[in-house]
Amino acid sequence: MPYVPTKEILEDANKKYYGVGAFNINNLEFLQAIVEAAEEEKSPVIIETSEGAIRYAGRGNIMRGVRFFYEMVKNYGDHVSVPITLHLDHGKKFDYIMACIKGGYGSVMIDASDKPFEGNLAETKKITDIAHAVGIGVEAELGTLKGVEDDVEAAESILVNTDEAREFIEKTKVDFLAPAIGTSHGAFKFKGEAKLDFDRLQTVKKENGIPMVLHGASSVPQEKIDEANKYGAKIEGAKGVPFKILEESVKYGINKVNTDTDLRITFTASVRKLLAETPEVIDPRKIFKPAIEDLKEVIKARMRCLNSSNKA
Ligand code: TD3
Ligand code: ZN
Repeated sequence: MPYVPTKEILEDANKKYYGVGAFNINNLEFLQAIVEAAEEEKSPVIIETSEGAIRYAGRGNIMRGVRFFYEMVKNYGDHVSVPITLHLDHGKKFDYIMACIKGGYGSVMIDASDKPFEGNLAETKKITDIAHAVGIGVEAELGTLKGVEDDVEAAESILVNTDEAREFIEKTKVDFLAPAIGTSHGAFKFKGEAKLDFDRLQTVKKENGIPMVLHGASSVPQEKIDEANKYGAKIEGAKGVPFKILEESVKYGINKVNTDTDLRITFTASVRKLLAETPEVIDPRKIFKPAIEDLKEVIKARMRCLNSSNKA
């Protein structure tokens, strides 16, 4: 199965009621882990990069960063047996979004959720008009997530308004919607018990029917936090979205499940452990090899939880 448009992957997930993991990458090793995990699970998969990742890979040159990721993912995609695509996560700037559309990405997100409703709608429509003209799917966000994204920090979360969602989808013709239902980015999502607003999710899904996206969906596995801390990290009070809640979200209409923090924690724990236990190692390949294996295990567990295993 070659590199495919994101719409193809998410429309199948929508039809068959499963969720597809969308995993963020900044480098080669995370991509290797994600693709091998997808192959072993026979699962479709979405690779995504933030604007920050594009800046990082291109050393500040947007088109160079876009090309770097596209060539890597496309090349991989043409040699694997599962559907794979590349998506721009939290696109905020017009030049990044255009660069991704031009550069072969399978879909883009326009995140104007920091603007008031009318502004978000206008901004999103501008992007869907352009992207649809060249056959590219678009994701947008309604409501706001608390926490830090690449550059922007929102202090409070505002949950999605279901009437606004209907108007927004109708007028923008957006392909995938990320409704804010109580998650946030990063390792500290909940003070008390993890809880999401499934009533809102169900209403938006029922009224509109398009694939839904869950941002801030990392589960923040405690054993990985413990391992990172054991080898010198300082991560206290971290809490993510438990698997049980992810399973429920999929049941209520989520089809794309964004995951970054879990991979960051896993990678960090693994590298810290290796460096602490074998201080003589200086070959980066030896440092990253066990990290790739650890990432694969975490990714595969999520694929099974989202029920995307054996769907490829
Ligand atoms: O869009 N993303 C990935 C980037 C967020 C910054 O880590 C998500 O929604 C995933 O969020 P997380 O932090 O739960 O992995
Ligand atoms: Zn996000």
